Amino acid sequence: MTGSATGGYDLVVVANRLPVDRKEEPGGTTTWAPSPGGLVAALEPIMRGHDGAWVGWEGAPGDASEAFDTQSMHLVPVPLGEEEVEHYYEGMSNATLWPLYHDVIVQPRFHRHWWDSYVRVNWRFAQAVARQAIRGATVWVQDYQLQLVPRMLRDIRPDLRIGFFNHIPFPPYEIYAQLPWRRQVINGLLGADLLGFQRPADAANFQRACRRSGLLTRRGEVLVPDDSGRRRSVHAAAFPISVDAATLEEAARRPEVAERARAIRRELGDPDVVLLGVDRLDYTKGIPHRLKAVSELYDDGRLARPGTVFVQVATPSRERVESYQALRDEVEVTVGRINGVHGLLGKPAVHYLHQSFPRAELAALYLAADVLLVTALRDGMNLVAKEYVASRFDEGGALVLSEFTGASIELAQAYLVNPHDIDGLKNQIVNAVRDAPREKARRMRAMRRRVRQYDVERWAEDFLRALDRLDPDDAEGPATPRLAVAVGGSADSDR
Ligand code: ADQ
Repeated sequence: MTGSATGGYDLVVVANRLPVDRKEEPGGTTTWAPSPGGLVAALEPIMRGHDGAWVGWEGAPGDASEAFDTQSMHLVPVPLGEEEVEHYYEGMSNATLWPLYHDVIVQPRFHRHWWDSYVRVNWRFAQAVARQAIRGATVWVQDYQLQLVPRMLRDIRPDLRIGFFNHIPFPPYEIYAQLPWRRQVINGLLGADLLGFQRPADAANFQRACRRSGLLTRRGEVLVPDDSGRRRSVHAAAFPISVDAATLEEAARRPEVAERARAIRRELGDPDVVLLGVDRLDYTKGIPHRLKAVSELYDDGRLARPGTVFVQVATPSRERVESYQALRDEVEVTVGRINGVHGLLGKPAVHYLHQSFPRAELAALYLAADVLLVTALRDGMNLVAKEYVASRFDEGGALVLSEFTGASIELAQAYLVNPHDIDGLKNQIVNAVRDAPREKARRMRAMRRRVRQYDVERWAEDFLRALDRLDPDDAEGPATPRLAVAVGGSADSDR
């Protein structure tokens, strides 16, 4: 798609973060580096194929930089002040919505001044999008930080076609209901024409929350009364996100990556078995659970030492949020304890790297690992599992995968686990290590087929095509007064 002469774009992606981070170099110059994370990894290939605009925050508080063009897109920074970073981002997004939407693994915190900031910042994003979009443009809003943007945008730009994709789970109503602003969030989301979720269960949870707010739903649609008394139809469905499988495989096939994978094994002391974990350091990822399982397997002698090593790569994440600091402490104490018992001079039992790695190094790690451990307690999808599968062109390796990831629906041939069941998790790790290579290759082949067929390009195409196909005049006759009243703010009723 092409930016028009007036500077408008007909595809605008809006996400909390731009796909780049601003870095201030000594001497006062500004440089931009690609920013890590699931969302960027997923959307970058799509933007590369379009000439669209991406609206988002540049990752540091203060005034926004000027909009600028990269090879693949027009980037429009949205500013956040220090206090907004604290209240909208670290607070409402990361300490309220994130834990609430992930099964309250840690207790969500509800603060009215965080919510006020969330509303203000969502409005700023909506206005920035409205300035970029040409008449009739498609806008694709990303994720839980911007749930009010669809409604705000529809109010100021009813000509737009609006899609929203939720990268994280949508919780069961019994949990969602804790949110003091549950009605406002539903109302915000329902400004979209199409709402995409990772799993059918997320779409179903959302529809149930709509019913509990007094709205009618039918087969994947929510009927939303508008001011004229007609009902607009908002579609809600699952679009499981994926990875750029071809590019990942291509990277893994490079001779220098294979060489690096061999070097990694050498540096680890040529063990028989390499276990690997790759995550943002987040309490949803179940890192303590896998450390417990591995530690007990070392204790039991079911995983031999020093023949087995575990490499845990944990990207620093949300370091100013308290629960993340507590998790980091817990992980680091546990790693120290395991190494204290099972380490040898120069041969630790767990290699813990609190670092972000370049893509090529990750590819080499994936190739070097006999088993990848994904033990999330709740995860919208988990791209790391799909990246591992996409990289294993040799059909080697084995994937231990939590049932509580969106990925487990598609990757059913993985060694599936309930990470809370430590004995079950230990057994599956042992199976993944000991099963015959033929059995592992059979599983890997089936998973690779799926990841190659349904890659990130397919995901984006499916979503954008579904959005494109919707009839904007898809409204129905007058809504019943009861519905109109319910949306206007009556009490919840489960029907
Ligand atoms: P995340 O919670 O960030 O994403 P995930 O899907 O696993 O989780 O994506 C993480 C990304 O960061 C991967 O691309 C991975 O390669 C990269 N990464 C992890 N550790 C790294 C390291 N040390 N160095 C460099 N890169 C690293 C959210 C949701 C997920 C959902 C995605 C996409 O929580 O459930 O799958 O969005 O929708």
